[in-house]
Formats: sequence, C-alpha cells, structure tokens
Amino acid sequence: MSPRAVLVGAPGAGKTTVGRLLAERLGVPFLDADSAIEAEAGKPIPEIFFDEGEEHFRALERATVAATLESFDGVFALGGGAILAAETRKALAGHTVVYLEVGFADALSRVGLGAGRPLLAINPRATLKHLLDQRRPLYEEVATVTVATDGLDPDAIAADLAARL
Ligand code: SKM
Repeated sequence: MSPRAVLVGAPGAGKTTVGRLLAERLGVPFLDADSAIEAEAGKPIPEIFFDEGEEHFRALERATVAATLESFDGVFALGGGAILAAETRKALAGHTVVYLEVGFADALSRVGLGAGRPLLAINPRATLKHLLDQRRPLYEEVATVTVATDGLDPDAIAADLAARL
C-alpha cells in the first residue's frame, strides 16, 4: 500500500488545503502529518516544540512519515520541514511526490504572522525567506511532480493535479 500522492513544500505552500481538495477529487482519504503527530502526542505542535524541543518533534515526524508511507493509500501532506531528514528523503523514493512550489510573497501572505508555527515565532519574514532558500533543493530532490502555486487558488491547483495523477 502506498499513498496516491505525498505533498511536500514550504509553510504556506498550501499542502493541507490543496491536499484535502485533491483527496476529495480522487475519492480517497486525506492525512496531514502534523495533525497525526499532534493526535499521537496529545498536544499541538507549538507545545511539543516548547516542552520537548524540535529534535523530539523531528523524531516523531520521521516515525510518523515512515509508518504512513507504508500503510496509507490516500493523499498525505508532510510538514514543511519533514524533508530535512535524509532518512525521510530516502523513504520517499519510489512514491508519487508532489512539490507545491511557492514564492516568498505568497508564502508570507498565506502563513500570516500568527501563532501555530513555532519556527516562525521569531523574525518570521527573515526565517521564512531562509527556510525557502535552504529547502528548495531538498523539495526538488524528492519531487516527481512540481506545481507552481503562486497566484493560484487551491481548487484550481487540486483540479490540475487530479488530472495529472
Ligand atoms: O511540521 C510543522 C512544524 O511547525 C515545523 C515546520 C517546518 O519546519 O517548516 C512546518 C510545520 O508543518
């Protein structure tokens, strides 16, 4: 069993929104890695970062992604930083991996400056810019399909993807 599509991309790329719409169109379930980790840990991600630290969160993330890649046949959205782990990039080989590409301006306007994103809690603009630059090559490395999302609405992206998968 293997996910129909695994969505990767930076915070603000639209992985959850597009993923949900794509799953609906394909008639399969949707799973968001961040939500699965929160359910397992019994608390929201900012609290996991605060109480146990980022390393602990990353370990939960690696385990959740590895298990889900082997057992889930719907649309699976990864957290923005999941591809930082070499182990996860390797595990993605052979899967249909959709990279939702987003530029700085659209990512910033989609994530906003609100709570819920612990890595962006301090100096969000500079941090987001850095994340996008640092991670772009990693998203490209794992992607089998790349979709530019700037200026597009989530349903149009989902429709395009459903036709291509
Ligand atoms: O997985 C969460 C978490 O807040 C870390 C993160 C990141 O490293 O970009 C993105 C979110 O999806």
